[in-house]
Amino acid sequence: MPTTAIASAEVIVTSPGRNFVTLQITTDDGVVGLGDATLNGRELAVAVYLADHVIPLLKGRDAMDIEDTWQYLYRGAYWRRGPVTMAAIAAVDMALWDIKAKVAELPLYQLLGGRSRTGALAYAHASGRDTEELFDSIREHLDLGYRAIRVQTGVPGLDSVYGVAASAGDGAEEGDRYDYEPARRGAGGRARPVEETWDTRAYLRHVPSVFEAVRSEFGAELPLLHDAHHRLTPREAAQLGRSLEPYDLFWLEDCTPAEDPTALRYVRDHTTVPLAIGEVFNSIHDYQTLITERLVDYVRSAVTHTGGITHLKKLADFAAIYGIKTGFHGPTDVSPVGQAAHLHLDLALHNFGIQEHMRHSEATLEVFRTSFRFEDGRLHPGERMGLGVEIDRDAAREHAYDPAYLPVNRLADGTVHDW
Ligand code: EZ4
Ligand code: CO
Repeated sequence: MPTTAIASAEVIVTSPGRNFVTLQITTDDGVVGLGDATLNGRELAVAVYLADHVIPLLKGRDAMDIEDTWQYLYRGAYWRRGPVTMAAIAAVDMALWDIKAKVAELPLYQLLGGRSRTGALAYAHASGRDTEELFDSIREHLDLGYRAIRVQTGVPGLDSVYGVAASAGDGAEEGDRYDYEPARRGAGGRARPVEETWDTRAYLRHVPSVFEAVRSEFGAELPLLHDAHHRLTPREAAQLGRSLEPYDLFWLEDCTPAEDPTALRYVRDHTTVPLAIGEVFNSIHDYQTLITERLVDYVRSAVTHTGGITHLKKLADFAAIYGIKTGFHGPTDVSPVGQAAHLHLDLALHNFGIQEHMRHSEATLEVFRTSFRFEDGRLHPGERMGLGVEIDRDAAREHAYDPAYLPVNRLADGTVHDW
């Protein structure tokens, strides 16, 4: 057996197109593991938490003891949950799974149970400020090989809406429609959240007509998804769900504010639209009512924001008992390391549902060298040992941290609303 004691751990902050926080753990024998700790808009809080409160506890521990390390960091903190703590624990957990799989000389999915399928069905984000732009975007994604599409559009009367890229493009530049990133950077200066204006009635009037148009143009077969981004009351969400029932959605995501599980009881009682929630959750406990009362159809956590592979696997197994599937959160703020962890789980879990896929920029992929691939609408983690991601430290150093914030939403009278 190699010596698997943890020799060192380092936090790497880099901003190749957008900010990422990565934990790198090295064992006495020189085996290196990576974990994603990126919390969009609050990145440095996790970097400091790791550097000041976690790394000093890691040195000398056996990297093989993943469950014990997880419990030690979770219960040992005393303070429960929270996105900063859980992202820090997630990064340690991912790095230790990466190391364990490298020591075993296997791609990680083999340690998670092996292959349950040939690849993970992926959905992409199509968007347009109007129907014409939206149709172009859907066609471009179909040409790229996607077989499931999230549809977001502008709303007449509103300047900008969540999920709609500011401009069109070919996918190579930041801010184009393949690389939609809501967090705005300060370009080295003082970043401030962009303020958007929201009108629920205008949105509820418009969205069904968009899905009507998309179904008549692209047919009944294509799986379509939609994200309401926590903006509706239970009654409004029920209205939206009902109005979308004729268009056979794959899911309606985050229809109500996620911290109130009882809201979904009302929604469930009034519509049969499939429901997905959880990208802002950080613990299996956030799902307890939702799963046991069968209030959702898909769990949406990201490995980075929900305590890593160990915790996400438990969540998936808990959901499986109730026939609920996974749909892990895969925006560009989940780094290629986090996305690789999703893909290993997606391949292995019996109750995999779908995987969100936002393509990382070329600049990001020059820093993070991945082995995962997209083929025929599906993602595959690849056969490299461990997670299959390497970080180019020299390239990472070329991109200094650049403060960025997610937008803030206000109603016409100035009241802050959910974004
Ligand atoms: O707004 O990842 O489904 N995807 C989403 C994302 C989130 C961002 C927040 O950092 O809702 O676009
Ligand atoms: Co979402």
